[in-house]
Amino acid sequence: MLYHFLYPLSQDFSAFNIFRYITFRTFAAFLIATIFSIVWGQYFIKFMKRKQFGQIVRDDGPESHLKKAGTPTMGGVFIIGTIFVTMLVTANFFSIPVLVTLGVTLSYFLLGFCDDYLKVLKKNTDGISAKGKLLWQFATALLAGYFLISNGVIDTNLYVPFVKGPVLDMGWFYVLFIGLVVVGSSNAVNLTDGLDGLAIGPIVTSAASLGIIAYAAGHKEIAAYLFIPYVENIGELMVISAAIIGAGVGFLWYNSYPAQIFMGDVGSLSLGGNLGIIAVLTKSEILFVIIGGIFVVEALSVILQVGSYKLRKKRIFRMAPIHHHFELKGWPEPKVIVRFWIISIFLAMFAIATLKMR
Ligand code: 57M
Repeated sequence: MLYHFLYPLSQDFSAFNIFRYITFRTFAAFLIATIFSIVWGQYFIKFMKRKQFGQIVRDDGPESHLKKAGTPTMGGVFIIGTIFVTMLVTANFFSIPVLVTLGVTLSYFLLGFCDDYLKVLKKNTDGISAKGKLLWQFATALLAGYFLISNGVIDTNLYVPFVKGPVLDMGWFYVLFIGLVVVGSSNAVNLTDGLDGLAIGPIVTSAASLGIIAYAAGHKEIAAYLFIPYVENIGELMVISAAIIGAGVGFLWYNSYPAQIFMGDVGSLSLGGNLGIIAVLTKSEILFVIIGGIFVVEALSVILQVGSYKLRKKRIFRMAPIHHHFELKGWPEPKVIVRFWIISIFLAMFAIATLKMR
């Protein structure tokens, strides 16, 4: 809104020209989101505590988790709330990529909210069925994919790291591919969200990398220089990325070990979906496998564990997702978390470096 109200004033006062710049609005988004989430977070936690809306902890997990029972959850409400408030101030709503990203995020937010509402508020341990969740997630992602392609916002070419230009035109199969990327990302982030700060760390590093890629892809000269596909208006996604980073840092203020709040499905499903659709819009789905390597490994550990148990009646890990494996090996929780963060920072840096290696 700030952009829409203040930028037109630049005709009379040239100083307002600054609102035109994505870089200025990116810094503004980061500052607003960080301060807003830290301030709002404490009231949200107090509210959830007063209402006794706490986490129910399963008793078949690592023993150290039993003491976490009753920790307020659904912190995703203040993360996504912060992102939307920040966007109201700093975003350019004429950008279709911005609208689609916010639309997908909102849809997954509603799904996660209903699931948490049933589990936490109504004390129904199952929440929404796995089938129900997948149906909603795929419907949203496929609709977004169809909209983007039929309106020519993105093409149907597949790009991979280290290669100049597209490697394959997937035609309408690309819509299905978009579905897999967005739904996969949402669920992988959800699986990762099992230790204090474990998910939000890689969410922040992923948002930072994708934000930089969005800026480059939305800038004709930089995109041509790096041999990455130019997508009109995509640079605006850097502003959303900054809001995610700010809101994430603010959430981490309270979610860092020992956590005062968890993000809940309302946070993990929506932030995962959000990163997935940004990866699609920036045409960096395969690069996102590197950027979000922690999420990929967490999801793979579950697939391998379940597959191995079904086929051989043997487990590969002491417990999946893999963060539980390290916990059961005796690593203290903060050590697992910080080591995973270190890996995610490394992966984010590496992914950015590959932009020049084409
Ligand atoms: C979410 N959620 C946490 C919190 C968070 C197929 C199977 C592998 C699925 C998987 C699963 O259910 N994953 C989804 C994991 C839960 O956290 C809540 O859920 C939200 C995210 N959706 O925001 O609201 C617990 O995680 C801990 N936590 C923290 N700090 C945080 O900041 O400590 C979360 C956030 C919280 C808290 O203890 O209660 C969860 O783990 O439930 N299932 C599993 O992960 C289970 N694995 C398993 O059964 N493995 C099997 C097979 C199926 C692969 C095996 O290895 O043989 C484990 N989870 C638990 N107990 N709790 C193991 C058993």
